[in-house]
Amino acid sequence: MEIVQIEMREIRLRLVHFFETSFGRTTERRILLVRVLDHEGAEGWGECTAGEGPFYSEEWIDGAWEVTRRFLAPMSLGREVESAAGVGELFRRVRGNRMAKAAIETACWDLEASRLGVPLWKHLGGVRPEIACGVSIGIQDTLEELLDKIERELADGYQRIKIKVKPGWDREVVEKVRARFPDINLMVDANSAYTLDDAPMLRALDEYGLMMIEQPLAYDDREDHARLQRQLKTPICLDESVRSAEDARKAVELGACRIVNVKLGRVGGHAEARRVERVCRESGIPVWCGGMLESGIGRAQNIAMATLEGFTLPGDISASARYWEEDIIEPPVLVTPRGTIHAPDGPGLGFKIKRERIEALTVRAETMAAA
Ligand code: OSB
Ligand code: MG
Repeated sequence: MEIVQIEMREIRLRLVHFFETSFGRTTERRILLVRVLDHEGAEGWGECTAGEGPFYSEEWIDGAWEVTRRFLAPMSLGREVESAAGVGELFRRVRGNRMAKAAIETACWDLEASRLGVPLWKHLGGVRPEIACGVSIGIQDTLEELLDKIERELADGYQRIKIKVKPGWDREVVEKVRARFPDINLMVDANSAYTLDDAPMLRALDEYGLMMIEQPLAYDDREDHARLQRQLKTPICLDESVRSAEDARKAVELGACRIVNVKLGRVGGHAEARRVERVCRESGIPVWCGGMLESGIGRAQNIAMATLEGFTLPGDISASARYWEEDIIEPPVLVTPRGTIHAPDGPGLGFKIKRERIEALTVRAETMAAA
């Protein structure tokens, strides 16, 4: 495969409801979309999952934009690679910046699957035509709002509820949620809001039968997570701290987690995500697909990834309508009454890209072509 054109655009998309984590509140997404073209005009779409600021990780949209136009696009345009699986290699000289890399890499996978006329999920080696879905519920202004939200999500069929926690919105909240919903699959995500000094509070959470505690400690830590895991009954799930298959291997060897959240952007694309899935599967560590408030394009990429064998737990992949008034793909992502999403049958991502809507939402665009 050879990419001859890369189109970058930034779109703005307003969330139906704000999303708050321990690192801040988001009301409107700024999303970098990437479209790649080969010499025959076949196209592929990818989404950069970098946030509006460098708060989840170091990456953020303006940094990703610049790194894409100045380094990643020139490094990949006009370069012949055997397949999409080799695109990541072209970027080897660039350290980090995995979300920016993943936008191009995942677009190339979509292009390749489209050219072959197969659904991306099958092309990746997916084994599961229907994936299990959970929801991630941000920090709310009041406990009542949180409880109401959980009730609505359960009524919609979602199989697992994740609530965001931070100091001051943790133990009591979990206690009340558990009291109201004694039997649900419940978990919490701290986005690195705690330190080992908080071990007593985190240990107290053992009482509530949580499926897991996601990323309680520092975003780049594995050692302290291993210490903490030894003190907890509840499994720790790593998100931020696993950026590669090597990170996953070390985390598992250290005993830093018993579950791993895989995000395409965080690990740099499908090729690395498959390697993370494999390392975990071979060590008996279940994985699930995380979310980054993606538009339909990133969501479709996530659906494809979540069909891989090791993705045995419900992911943060939910219906378009939970995020957007109107998505940029058609049909929107829909969730069945039993809390699942069907992987599409069509080639590539398997959704129609709403070009006109994307055009209308675009605030800047840049096209780069092979020399
Ligand atoms: O830690 O999983 C996270 C959103 C933005 C940044 C980090 C995270 C999240 C989510 C949202 O939890 C998941 C979703 O897309 O619904
Ligand atoms: Mg997380």
